[in-house]
Amino acid sequence: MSKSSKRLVVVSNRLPIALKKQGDSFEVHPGKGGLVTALAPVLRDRGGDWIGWTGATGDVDVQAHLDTYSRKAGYNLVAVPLSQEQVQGYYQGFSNEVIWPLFHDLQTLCNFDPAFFQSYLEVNQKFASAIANQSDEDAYVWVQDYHLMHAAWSLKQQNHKRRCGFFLHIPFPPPDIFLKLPWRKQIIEALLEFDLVGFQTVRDRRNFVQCVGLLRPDAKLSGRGQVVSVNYEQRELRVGYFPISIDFKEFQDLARTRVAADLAHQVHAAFRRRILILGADRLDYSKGIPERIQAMLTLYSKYPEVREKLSLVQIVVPSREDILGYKDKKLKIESMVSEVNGKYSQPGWVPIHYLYRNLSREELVAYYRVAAIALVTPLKDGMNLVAKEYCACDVSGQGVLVLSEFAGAAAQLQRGALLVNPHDVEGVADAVYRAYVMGTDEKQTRMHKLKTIIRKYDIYWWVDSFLNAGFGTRLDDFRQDSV
Ligand code: GDG
Repeated sequence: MSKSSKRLVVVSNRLPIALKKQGDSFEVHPGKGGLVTALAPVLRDRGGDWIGWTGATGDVDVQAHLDTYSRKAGYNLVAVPLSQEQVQGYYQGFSNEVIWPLFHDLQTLCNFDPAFFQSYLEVNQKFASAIANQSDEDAYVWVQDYHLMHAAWSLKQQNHKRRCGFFLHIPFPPPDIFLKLPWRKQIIEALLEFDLVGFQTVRDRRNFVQCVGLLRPDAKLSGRGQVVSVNYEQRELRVGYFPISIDFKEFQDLARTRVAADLAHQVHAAFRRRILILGADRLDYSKGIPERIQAMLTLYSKYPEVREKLSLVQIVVPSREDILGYKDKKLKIESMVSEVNGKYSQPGWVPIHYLYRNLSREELVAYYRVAAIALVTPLKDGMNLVAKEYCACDVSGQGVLVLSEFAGAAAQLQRGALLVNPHDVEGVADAVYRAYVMGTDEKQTRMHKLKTIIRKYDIYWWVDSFLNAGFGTRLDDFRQDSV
């Protein structure tokens, strides 16, 4: 296979780093997560760039710190500086108060302020300038997520030609919801400027194709399978679905380390060896946490025999704390947890253990390892990596995954998981009870199915299949040791 000499430029709202203020200066810490794990070696081996915002605002110039970090990392980190107003308009406003709720089918939570859209356009132009400065026409530009849907369109406006792929990490809504967006036409036109648009599931792709059909009736769809073509005005756009995943082996190995085993042992002992159900989510209304707690209330009332035997450990990771509505959600969750605990706690047993903080990766893996049941019940989710991480970390081979049918992961994991409608609190309670009484053979068979699919379609498969569809190149083409 011939090696590609082309540069890969990854573009995302946030750079894959965390900045920590140290007196007058900053420290740069590496970011975590599957995307950076999978892409960092590709960028390092072939020489590449990652363009994004650092999270800092105002006049803070961190590029010198990023350059030092880049020399160690082996690829360039390029900061797109944003002002406080841009963060409010483009990020908190358009991204998090328009697109995020709308694309998660929660249109009543949207704030369609026209100033947000203007700010979003301005910032996308800024990102496009950074892409143009950093790359030449031969580069492959891979844009991530809903903050930057206008990146290719903005490049065109600035008369720059680049091969651009785009991946949407969140769901794409059906037409009756998407059409509520005041800037629906502009968003569709902008997405059509990419060479490849990737979604998490076939359902998201179908929704997008239907919206294109309504807003650009001249566009023609052809082909079948994972990647299809949309042709219009002598242009061809490829549209595919690429379910994102995790580094399965990394999680599996981590769960088997002595540190994880010891931590898991401590957790198990602290909970007096009771059966644990795990929920782990960012604080977000899309994750269905209140509905899940309601389902637990139903479980304890409908199945009294599980009292004092089963406990839910609900980890909530602080997120978007400065956005209106998120604080209220936190208070609601806390009052519901108190209600269940007030009603059912017994000396030495508490039904719901609530942790509002970010755990270390090792602690999280220890919880995955200890939990007999994972309760992953988002109202809507692009994919949901917690579901996949739980399976990879299951050392016993007998964990049970209870999964929302509205998580993108359900499309791949339906044969192993117990699928539920997260709005149906009785149904969720019944599924948890079913997991509790399930025989060992069934548990093992289901978990085996889950692991097989997650192992096969891991994060490397995801990167590889997107690069192949978008740029006709594969992961190995970017690696120096390939021939
Ligand atoms: C978006 C889409 C899509 C959780 N608690 C802790 C912790 N986590 C980590 C998990 C997991 C990540 O956070 C959450 O990923 P999800 O996929 O579940 O959800 P989003 O953050 O909403 O991600 C989603 C994803 O993008 C990728 O495309 O799947 O649908 O919404 O990796 O491990 N990590 C640590 N401590 C915790 O307490 N360290």
